[in-house]
Order: sequence, then C-alpha cells, then structure tokens
Amino acid sequence: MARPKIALIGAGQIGGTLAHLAAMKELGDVVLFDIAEGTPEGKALDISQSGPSEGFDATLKGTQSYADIAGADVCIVTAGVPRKPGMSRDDLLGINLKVMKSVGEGIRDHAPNAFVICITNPLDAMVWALREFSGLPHAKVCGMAGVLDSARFRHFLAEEFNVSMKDVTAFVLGGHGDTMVPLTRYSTVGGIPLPDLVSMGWTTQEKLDAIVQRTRDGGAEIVAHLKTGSAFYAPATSAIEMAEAYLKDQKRVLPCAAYVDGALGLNGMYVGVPTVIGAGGVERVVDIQMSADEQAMFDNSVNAVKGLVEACKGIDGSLS
Ligand code: A3D
Repeated sequence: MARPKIALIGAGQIGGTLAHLAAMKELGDVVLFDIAEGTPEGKALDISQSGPSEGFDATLKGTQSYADIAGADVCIVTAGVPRKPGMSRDDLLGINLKVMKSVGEGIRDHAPNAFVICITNPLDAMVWALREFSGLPHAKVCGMAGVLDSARFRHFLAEEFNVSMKDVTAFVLGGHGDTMVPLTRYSTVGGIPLPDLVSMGWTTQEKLDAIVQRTRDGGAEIVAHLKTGSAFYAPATSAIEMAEAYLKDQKRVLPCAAYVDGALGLNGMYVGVPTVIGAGGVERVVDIQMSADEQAMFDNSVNAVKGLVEACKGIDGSLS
C-alpha cells in the first residue's frame, strides 16, 4: 500500500516543524508548498538529509505548484502571517483571509478528498473561510487550537501539581483568542476534577485562576519572548496529533475548531468544541453540559467568533 500523502500549505516556522515531525513519525510522504521560492525546497532537502540518522522512510518535496499536492490525504494549512508583539490574532484577519482564498481554491482543485487542518489565525474565522473557499465537506475541514490551548493548560497544571503531564487532562473550548474557555470542571489529574483538587488543598482557587489566565495568554507570552513571530513547536505537535488520529482512525477525543450544527446550542458555525477524530474526519461533536458560568463564557467566545466571521463577509463579498 502506498504511503499516505501529507501536504503542508505554508512552509514557515510551523510548516517546517510539521514536515520534520511527519517524517520522523513516518506518517507519510510530505509535500511542502509555499509562495516563497526556495523555502519549501530548502526545508524539504534539509529534513530529507536527517533521514539517514533518524532512520525514517519518507520522501519530502518542496514546491510552489499546487499540482504537487494532488491526491493529498491530509492538508495542514499554516499559510499567512503570524502576529508580532503588540498584535492580536484578530489583527491578521484582512491579510490572512486573502491567503485562505487562494489556499482553499488550491485544495478544492487538487486535493478535494483531503482531511484539512487549518492553523492560520485568527483561527476560527479562517477555518470557516477556508471551508467556504474550498467547498469541502464540513467534517473534513477543521482547525487546530484546542489541542494546543489544552496542552498549555496541562503543562502549567502538571508544573503546579508536580505530577506527570501524562496524568493531566484538560479541555479548553471556545474561540482561539482572549475569550477562550478553559473548563476546570472537565480538567482532571488522574481523573480528579480541578475543583476537587482545590478542596483537597492541592492548590488554591487564586493559583488556579492565575493558571487559567496564563493559558489564555499562552500565545502572547511566547510572542513576547520571540519578538519576531509566534509559537511553532507545540502548534505543530498539536496538529500532527490530529492528523495521526485521522490517518490511523484512532477516534481520538480532541478539542478542535469544528463545524457545529445542533450541538451545544449552536446552529452552523466553527468554534472550539470537543470532537471525535477518526477516518471520517470530525466524526462527532461531543455535546457537553455546561454550568451557567461556563455557558456565559462560552457564549461570549462564540459571539467574538461570530464578529470575526461577519468581518470576513464585509471584506470578501463572495462569502455569505
Ligand atoms: P511563518 O513562519 O511566517 O510561515 C507562514 C508561511 O506562509 C510563510 O513561509 C509564507 O511565505 C507563507 N505564505 C504566505 N502567503 C502564502 C500563500 N498565499 N500561499 C502559501 N504560503 C503562503 O508563520 P508561522 O508558521 O509561525 O505561523 C503560521 C500561522 O499560524 C500564522 O497565521 C499564525 O498566527 C498561526 N498560528 C496559529 C496557532 C494556533 O494555535 C491556531 C498557533 C501559532 C501560530
């Protein structure tokens, strides 16, 4: 059986890391596409030359031609610009919307059967636009944000409790922005929900609140350190986790920006929700119950995403 084909649209910081991870994990052959001439070719060759030491079998190709992504099983989209210090994700909307148009059309014409994972910010609006421009089924187009935001939350919690992060689960829902919703009631250490750990004296409510806020600001904290771009190692790892769930039909329960029509009181929009990812793409949206407080935070986040989608429609009249 031929190896799966993984197309990476955007060969920048995240794109290059995705290519390296996909090759090291032998998820398939990799095509790196970018408009910047030389960048995808150089990264493909460089990563290929790590193969003999690492011992992986995967071919990598860099290209400026969409024809080379033909028949891709997975497309991961990072094309666009990242933010710099002082910018919010939403400041990227105008420029990245134009990029989503060309990428969506490229995928529509050359890889219409792919499972598409968007990473470009502002995430929830960009995945919506990418789906509109590509015309692919909703279940085959989703966005990576929740896995990353949850991983950040899990990392901070594991540090606070001095336990293995393997035993920390977390769910961060809503839009990928300042309004994201880390759900403490659905986040656990060894199955024990965080509010119970507060009662048990493992931490205080104040410390937990601070960790929740640090999670919300997790991207900005890294932008402030790097100064010239945003996080790329953990975002790439998170998207690879989703791609692997699809390629291996793992039925992983992962938070991602998925199309929600009916669940969680939503009627046809993309936002971060718990999902099941398997060979069918986003096979299920997990329709969790929220408390009044959680619902209010989620609604606030949903409204922020709706505002960005409306802004997209205002910029590109072909979107409705
Ligand atoms: P960067 O290293 O600048 O790479 C982006 C690449 O896209 C560059 O190589 C560009 O040449 C390329 N590009 C620009 N326009 C096009 C086009 N029309 N077609 C193809 N390629 C194009 O950025 P990065 O890899 O650090 O980040 C990529 C995106 O991911 C940004 O929008 C970030 O804001 C976003 N991001 C999202 C998360 C989430 O959790 C959702 C996390 C981190 C970054």
